[in-house]
Amino acid sequence: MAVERTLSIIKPDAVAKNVIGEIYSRFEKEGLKIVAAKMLHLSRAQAEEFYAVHKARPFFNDLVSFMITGPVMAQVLEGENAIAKNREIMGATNPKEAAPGTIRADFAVSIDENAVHGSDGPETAAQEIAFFFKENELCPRTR
Ligand code: RTP
Ligand code: MG
Repeated sequence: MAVERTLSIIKPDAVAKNVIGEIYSRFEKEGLKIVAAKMLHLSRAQAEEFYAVHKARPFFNDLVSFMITGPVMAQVLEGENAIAKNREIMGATNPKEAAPGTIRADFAVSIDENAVHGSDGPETAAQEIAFFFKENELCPRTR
């Protein structure tokens, strides 16, 4: 299996709940390494650009409005099969359907406020990482 990188976001609801550390701990326990991280409060234009793929969906405006209600924590996770592994740790989009022990089962309240984002494939991962981080802000692990 290949070492991959994926973009993870701790959304405003989970930042507000003060569970950044608990979520990071789940990544680390599953062997995902944090190779870049930053907290930022997205502007509406930034949130619209990030979620442009969902522009035509009925939930687009609510999603954008929610994503700018407070700061988010963005991080790049690196590891074997990181894209799928992160989505497994996150759980299903709707927390009611998320497997027990996943981040969304434990911290999300609704499909709208669902605690975390994770890239869904190699191409979106590359695009989403570049959206938040310059190449020199990524810190490959040498040990
Ligand atoms: P994400 O992109 O945030 O990692 O989540 P995902 O792949 O599991 O879900 P996706 O289909 O990409 O949807 C992006 C985000 O939009 C919100 N959503 N709301 N009300 C709804 O039916 C609905 N569906 C999606 C969620 O916040 C979801 O994470
Ligand atoms: Mg998605």
